[in-house]
Amino acid sequence: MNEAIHPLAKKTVVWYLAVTSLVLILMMIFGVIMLMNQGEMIRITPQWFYKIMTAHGTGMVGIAALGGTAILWYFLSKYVKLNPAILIVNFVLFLTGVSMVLIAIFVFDFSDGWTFLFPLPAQSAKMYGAAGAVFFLSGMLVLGIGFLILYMYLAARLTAVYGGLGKALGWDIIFRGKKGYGPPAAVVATAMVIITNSTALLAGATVLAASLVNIINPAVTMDPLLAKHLTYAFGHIFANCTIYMAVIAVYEVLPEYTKRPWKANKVFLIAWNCSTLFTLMIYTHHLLMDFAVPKWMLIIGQVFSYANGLPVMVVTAYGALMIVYRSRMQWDFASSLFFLSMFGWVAGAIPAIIDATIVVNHVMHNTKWVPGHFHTYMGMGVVAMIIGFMYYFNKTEGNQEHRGIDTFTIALYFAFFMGLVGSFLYAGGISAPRRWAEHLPQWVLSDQAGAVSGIFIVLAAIIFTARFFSGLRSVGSKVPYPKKSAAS
Ligand code: HEM
Ligand SMILES: [Cu+2]
Repeated sequence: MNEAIHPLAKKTVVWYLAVTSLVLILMMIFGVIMLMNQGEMIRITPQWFYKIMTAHGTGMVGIAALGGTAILWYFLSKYVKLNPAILIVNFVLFLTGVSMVLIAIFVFDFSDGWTFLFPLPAQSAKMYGAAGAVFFLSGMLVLGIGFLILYMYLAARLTAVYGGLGKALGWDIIFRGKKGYGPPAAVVATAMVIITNSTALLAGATVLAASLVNIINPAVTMDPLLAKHLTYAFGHIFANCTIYMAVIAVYEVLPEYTKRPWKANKVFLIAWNCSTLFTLMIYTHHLLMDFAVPKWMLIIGQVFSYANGLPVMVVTAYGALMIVYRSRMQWDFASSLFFLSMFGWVAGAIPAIIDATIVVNHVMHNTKWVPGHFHTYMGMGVVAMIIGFMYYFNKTEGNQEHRGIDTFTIALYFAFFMGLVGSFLYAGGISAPRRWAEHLPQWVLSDQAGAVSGIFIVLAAIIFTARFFSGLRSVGSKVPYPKKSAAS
């Protein structure tokens, strides 16, 4: 039982997880609907397809961030005293922002995709009225402000406790030759996410505000290429950071299971510092097709995309293997999912590295190869970590136990998720474009295979969620030990 976390924060974490799991199911159903339409199993209008695609993209990235935040807060509380009010504020702003986004999509027909690439919102505002675009852009702004408040607060806390973000990232050890280990892995990861995601959110807020001004007064315009830079600096980093938050669960839970500590040694710290820097630089791989972007920028985008995820991924996957090796640890729901999530993460990075190669990118970037990549690392990486954490939470805070059905559900989820991403990657291989409501006959079979896989994934998600909610009943029934004082 985590006694250092404030009881109110613990309750809020439950709310975060509950919303995450329910929205996950709904968004997965949206995913299946899209595939069934592309696979000609059902027929929806293109306009509905794009509305659903916008909701699916925004919703999935949103809940991955929400679930990741729950993980971050829960474990960071062990080392740094945190005020639950901030977690609640972020939650309220999240729900407000999401409601505005849903109103934009389902009441005012906004369907420009979660990346709201300028000047699409301005154009759709002309076609369907400004309300949709205004609701969507302001909803995203509200959501972003919630996260920005959270990160500013965390930055202040880490500074108070560790003497700055640099120290939290272990600069003392890397640069000043200090001996020993750095701060706990949860602190290192948090510092990284604060730096990268605040940058992302500021870029996002700038382009959102500019887009809104442009819709209200079209005389004020913005350079579309600059807008694209800001948009992808936001979208790429924000989506990336979901895994850097969720991975904290791996650092905390595997050591607990194996009774071997996960120490932040020098290699680990250097890896996290490299990823901090690279994550900020590589969004330009989204602009490889824009000839007006200076060549040197694209080369940076390419070279560092190769390098970006690798340091942290390698130290984490290798660390996970080493910590588990011959440890006789107990394999249950949480430990298996965290272990499998390493596989999802590594497997998901491979197609991305291929796609980040400029020559390949010209051919592949707008194909389903790309959804194939990010569904692998998000579905089998981030989401697997979040679901693993849900179980761990109930086990640690309550008395949930591993059952046969859990083994079955994990197998179901991973087997069919492989089917889904396999169908995406294959479709990419035969040049099926991404984001097309309707597909040519030669692509339809892969869509159908994906749709069938998706149905079983939804089934698995429903069982996971039912298990989570039933396990919650035991939470709080544990008698806490005499109160120990938390770290300052
Ligand atoms: C049952 C599981 C899922 C199914 C069936 C599914 C299906 C789809 C489909 C069909 C698309 C559009 C592909 C196209 O461009 O033609 C898509 C896009 C997307 N999905 Fe999923 N998905 C699933 C799970 C997830 C998960 C777990 C995440 C992330 C946590 C996710 C995030 C996204 C994002 C960000 C997009 C991009 C939307 C855009 O292009 O604007 N999906 N998904
Ligand atoms: Cu990217």
